[in-house]
Amino acid sequence: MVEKLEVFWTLAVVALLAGVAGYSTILLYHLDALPSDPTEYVEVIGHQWYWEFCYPANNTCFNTSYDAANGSLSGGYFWAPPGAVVQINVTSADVVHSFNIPALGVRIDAIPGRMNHFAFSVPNGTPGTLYLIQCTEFCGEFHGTMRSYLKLT
Ligand SMILES: [Cu+2]
Repeated sequence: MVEKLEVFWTLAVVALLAGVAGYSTILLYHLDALPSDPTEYVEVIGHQWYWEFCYPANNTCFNTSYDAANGSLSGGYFWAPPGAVVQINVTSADVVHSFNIPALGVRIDAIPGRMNHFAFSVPNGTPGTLYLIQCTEFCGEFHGTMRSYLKLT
């Protein structure tokens, strides 16, 4: 009787772990999936110490610099319409950076010589709403000022 119980519990645990492993593998695969038709397609390039954004559909690239002394941004915002599905391709021109929009759960490394892909949904907020962008990989002297904003348009 005791042996049968042992076999049952062992098989129950094996079945449970196999289920968790299978589900996690499928979920991980889908997390990396990119949308087939994103609303915006943006290339993000990290530099010491600013972000460059390129919109291939608009044939435009611009740098955004953050002035920590007065908290102002120059060069333009990373923009997207409310509710958009945005695909970003992220790389770096010099050292390793990390592109992070904390409020939207976006975080992806910017690595020289490598293109990382990520897609996220922009909230249905009021046009003009700003979301902080901050480099989250220590990248040198002015890492702390490597900021920008995502602006709803
Ligand atoms: Cu950085």
